[in-house]
Amino acid sequence: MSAIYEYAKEVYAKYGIDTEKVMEVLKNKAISIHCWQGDDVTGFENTGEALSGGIQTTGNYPGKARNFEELTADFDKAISLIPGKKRINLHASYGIFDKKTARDEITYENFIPWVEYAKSRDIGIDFNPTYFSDPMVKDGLTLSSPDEEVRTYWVRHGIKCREIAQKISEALGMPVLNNVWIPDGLKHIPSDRLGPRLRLKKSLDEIFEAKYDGVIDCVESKVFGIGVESYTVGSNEFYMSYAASHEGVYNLLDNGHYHPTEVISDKIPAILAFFDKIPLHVTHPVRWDSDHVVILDDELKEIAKEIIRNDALDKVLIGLDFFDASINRVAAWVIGTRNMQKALLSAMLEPHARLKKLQDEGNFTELLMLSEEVKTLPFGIVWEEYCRREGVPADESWYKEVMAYEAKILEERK
Ligand code: RNT
Ligand code: ZN
Repeated sequence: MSAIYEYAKEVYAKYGIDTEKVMEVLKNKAISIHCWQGDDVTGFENTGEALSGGIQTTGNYPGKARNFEELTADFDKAISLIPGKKRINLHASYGIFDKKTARDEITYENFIPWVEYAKSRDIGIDFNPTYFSDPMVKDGLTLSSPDEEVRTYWVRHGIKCREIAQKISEALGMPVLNNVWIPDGLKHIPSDRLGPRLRLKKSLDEIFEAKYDGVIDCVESKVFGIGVESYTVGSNEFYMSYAASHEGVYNLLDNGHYHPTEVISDKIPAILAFFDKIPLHVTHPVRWDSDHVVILDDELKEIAKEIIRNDALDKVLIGLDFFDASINRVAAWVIGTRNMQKALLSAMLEPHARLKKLQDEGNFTELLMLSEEVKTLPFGIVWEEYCRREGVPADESWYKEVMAYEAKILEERK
């Protein structure tokens, strides 16, 4: 133990915070890392379909992963530089297919290599049906389509994905989060805002009809997408109401999916009053749902504080969602995930009980004083100690490793 850590430990002890306990809790909180940062949301289907659904990757940084071997090699590199527990978040489009397979025909077999991968790395898996980049997305619609052939195709996909998630859960012996996000919406001003939502509701009822053990179901809302600016079928109110009225279906909050001044940090405690789980997609939205790499900004810290101060570490399922194609993709994973963990650590190092008491006592002078004083406590020293104990670089030296990997592996991918 370094002298400097001993000092930090004492500083926090004065505030009643046990840094040893904090590190123990932090390392057991899994962060679900999205596989799609590694290849700009391309997937392994090789259909030549462009990324669609109002989401976009911008940039052309060399070396993106082109298949299972490359993506897992890159992911391995990233997780070797990230402390604590990890999960991998998969999309249905990342199955391993030996022939052209329609989305309503995928099976668990297509994901066995991922299960073996996850087992050997001792990480969990989360899952997402893929409702975009597919010829059966008609006029930008899937589960809300007025075309029954289209709608039922996507219902079948949704059911397949829940079956797959259950089998993954069985194989790993742990729950799998299965998240439904659809791109459905309109560029043009709608003449019917209710019809598509009633069809989406019907589709969800069909998808969620059976119970799948080990699967945690959730739905993800959005405010708008690129080219889908005037109307989003799966809006916040729609999915909040759906989740609230359907036992076992949760509402996932993606912090890039709200109006620019709206924050999810305040939504977390609101939802905690009603639900025992809140899945998250943490991103860094810049003006729109731009899916930049997560940075350690005030809102990220506020999100982490709401999780910690409400004792909701076991209730909030933290997943990341960004896809930046303009920088080294392995570095993007490392930076974004470490930032999420730094935010949690910093939140764990605050004297929440005392701060809450001050609010209840109406002592807002002391509350302001204390919240500002704790901002400069030596949190970075505890982070360094934590990384060292976890066997990952504590400082920027991880970057050299990624650059060496880039020179040796990524640059060879021509
Ligand atoms: C899109 C949603 C969704 C996707 C991933 C790829 O706006 O955020 O979660 O980013 O499923
Ligand atoms: Zn998302």
